Amino acid sequence: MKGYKIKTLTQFIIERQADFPFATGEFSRLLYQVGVAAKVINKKVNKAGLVDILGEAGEVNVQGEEQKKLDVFANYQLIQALKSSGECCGVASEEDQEIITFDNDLERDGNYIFCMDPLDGSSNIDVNVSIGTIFSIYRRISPRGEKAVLEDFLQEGTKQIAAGYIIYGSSTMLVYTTGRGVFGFTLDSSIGEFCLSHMGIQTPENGAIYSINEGNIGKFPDGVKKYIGYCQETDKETNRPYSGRYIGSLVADFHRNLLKGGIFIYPQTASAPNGKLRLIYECNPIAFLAEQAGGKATNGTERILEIKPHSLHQRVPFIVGSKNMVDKVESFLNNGEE
Ligand code: AHM
Ligand code: MG
Repeated sequence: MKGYKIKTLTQFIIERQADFPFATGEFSRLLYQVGVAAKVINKKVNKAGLVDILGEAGEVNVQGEEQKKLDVFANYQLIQALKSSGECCGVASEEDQEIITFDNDLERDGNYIFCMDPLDGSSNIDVNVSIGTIFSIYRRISPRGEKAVLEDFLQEGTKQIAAGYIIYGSSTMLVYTTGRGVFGFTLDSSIGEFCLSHMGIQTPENGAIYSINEGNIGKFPDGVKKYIGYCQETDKETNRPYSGRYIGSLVADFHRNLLKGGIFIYPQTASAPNGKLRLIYECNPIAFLAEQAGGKATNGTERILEIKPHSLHQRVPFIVGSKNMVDKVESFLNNGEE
């Protein structure tokens, strides 16, 4: 009899463990904990309109932005889940000024560090727009058994051993890579499990969507202004004009473009010469996923994953998406293409 065959995130992680030589299961346990925290956060996000958790938490985060209560909740849930995994020796979060190190014997022995934006796009919570959690995992460089140090967190994105996001949208999805393709899991709330729904995601080389906060156009570099003009021109052969789509929630904008083909740009501006998005928490994990799906990510001149971070909360201009579209922006920026 033909049955309905589902594969849960946990089953998939265990199955994939065999892909890694000498895998001990430590990393699988860590990913599993991320999935558990995601379910807890999802529950709270879905209830945001019902209970008194909307609005400001009254604190200002290290970026000088007011924290919403859900940011605080998501941050706390993930940190607790990572701590209890016993595999993680420290966390860097967009919501915390300094790294958080876990200090008991078991935790200090953890082989991994975790970087995250626990709830990205949180200004969208009050208006019921999709938000997301972004994460990446590195192997520590400091010796096991000791406290994690800042250098563990300042590694190039090429050193990531896993990255992903959870999108809390019309359905909740967890999308991740360990450097062997990109896999998407959709939360089936009736059984409380993330189930494999998107196997080996590949993004189209050409897309027809551009995503950028066009309100800032006056402050963009000339190359970006010209590229926007290019997107708006009519040319049947290249599917132009492209559609402009901008949610203002990185995970949601990226997720749509990943599946449909498109480009997301958050450039530098005259007032913010490094753009807005953070290298460690937002750009590196998204860049890793993009490349694994056949796309590309750059700051305009350098591959995002090769930038050596000099500080935890460093920002970079960010251009990510379908490969040929990213190439085109680069040629507008660097060769002054007309
Ligand atoms: P946040 O980390 O404070 O939520 O800000 C990041 C968000 C991204 O999700 C989104 O791409 C960007 O900010 C939108 O910024 P803007 O409103 O300037 O277009
Ligand atoms: Mg963010």
